[in-house]
Amino acid sequence: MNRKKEMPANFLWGAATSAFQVEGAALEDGKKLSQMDVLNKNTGFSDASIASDSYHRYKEDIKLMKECGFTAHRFSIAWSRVFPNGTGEVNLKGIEFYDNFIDELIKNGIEPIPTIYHYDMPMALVEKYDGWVSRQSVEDFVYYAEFIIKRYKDKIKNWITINEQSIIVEFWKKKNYVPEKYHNNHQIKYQINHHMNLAHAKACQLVHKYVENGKVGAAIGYSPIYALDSSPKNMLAMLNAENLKNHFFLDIYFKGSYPVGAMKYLEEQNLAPIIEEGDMDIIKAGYSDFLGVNYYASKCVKFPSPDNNYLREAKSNLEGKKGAMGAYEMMPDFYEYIKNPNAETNDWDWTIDPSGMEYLLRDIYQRYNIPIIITENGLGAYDKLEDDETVHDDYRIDYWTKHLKSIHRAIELGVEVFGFLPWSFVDVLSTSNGYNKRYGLVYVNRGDKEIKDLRRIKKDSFYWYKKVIESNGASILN
Ligand code: BGP
Repeated sequence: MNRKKEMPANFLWGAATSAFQVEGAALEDGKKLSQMDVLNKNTGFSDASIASDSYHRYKEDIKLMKECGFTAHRFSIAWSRVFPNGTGEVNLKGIEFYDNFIDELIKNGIEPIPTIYHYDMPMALVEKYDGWVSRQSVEDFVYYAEFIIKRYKDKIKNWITINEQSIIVEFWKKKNYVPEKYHNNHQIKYQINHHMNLAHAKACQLVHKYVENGKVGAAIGYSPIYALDSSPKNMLAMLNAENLKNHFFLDIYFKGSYPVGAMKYLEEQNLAPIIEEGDMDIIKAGYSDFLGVNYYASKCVKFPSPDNNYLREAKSNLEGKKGAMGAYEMMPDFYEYIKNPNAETNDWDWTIDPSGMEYLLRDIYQRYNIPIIITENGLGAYDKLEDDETVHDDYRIDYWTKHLKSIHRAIELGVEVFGFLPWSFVDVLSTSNGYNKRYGLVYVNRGDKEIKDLRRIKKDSFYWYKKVIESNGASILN
């Protein structure tokens, strides 16, 4: 039988954003600063104070989502808008914004998929006890999460807990406001992550408790990891990196334990988190129903050579010129990230690897056997607004076409994938490169420093995506 190729029935189509990267209004209607409002002031790029101004333009934005045919939208709730001090009194104006936003999505037939935490710890809690560094953060996160879950339990079915713990560990001083006194203490990043594991597990339990038929999972920043070549040592480095960079998070979500190899290695290096009695029971009880996967790029590793073997942290490419990558991560006697000589990259040295999507989906599914939703996938690029109000982002169309084909192939081979929410809907404030690097289906008319009129302009990829959605993928899969 020669059936037309398309995505499964009820496949969710939409896109993703996060609060501090789109909303702006950083100090409006009672909101106080989050750590992202503060950290982004020091990047040299634009900050989060106005971003894409979605706080004021959300109706216009949702209209565009509808026009494109979205059936779902991933966004995040800013903790510091709801509880400006982290805990205590709710900010009525702040929560009203999310009430209206969620109702507007539903009114337009778009399923709201919220992320409870996307990098933006309230600054008040950073000042009070160093944020996620302190175990108190777990309790305060639960206070906030419980409020949100109870408020929207009848309107929201699919919940995302925490965005990208993997990236929070890798860039621990950029994704968390960590006081300087800790800057040379690398154990802290694994401690922060352990607190987040507890917070995630407790949020999962709350969704299971309050939301009838509710489903919950984290969104992980995930890269399949390839060995440079088949030399036995490099293959071992690949296993080591898979263990510490991938299984380290997914085993927690789906097995309720840390992978033993990675944990023993961290103990040897004096980097292991302090785990209190009962913690692993909490983690086990807070099981996830699905995994959100944020996939941009695969990684490549080799075993560190004896004369170059130390703990080195990754440094992003801030210039946006190929080859300007600051540094690749290395863990002594374990692995060293390197540039993959067999794959191309974008201008910020992120590998472009569509078959990596099929690889990771099949790998994760074989290991954990859980449903997966793509919660981010996209190409950061310099986009040009033409005089006739068009943006010709054919490179992005090519990127998404190939990644969607990979997703479809994985589905053909048995993987359960239930949605595609690429990054990003409108152009957003990039976490590392301001507005120079863009991801959106919709162009936002602003420069990195120059605010301009912030008007929305549909890119070529918007029209392309509309057709993809209308045909449930058939327009590119046949
Ligand atoms: C993910 C984050 C997003 C987003 C994206 C692109 O790690 O979840 O918030 O920003 O990456 O990264 P960047 O903005 O650094 O280009």
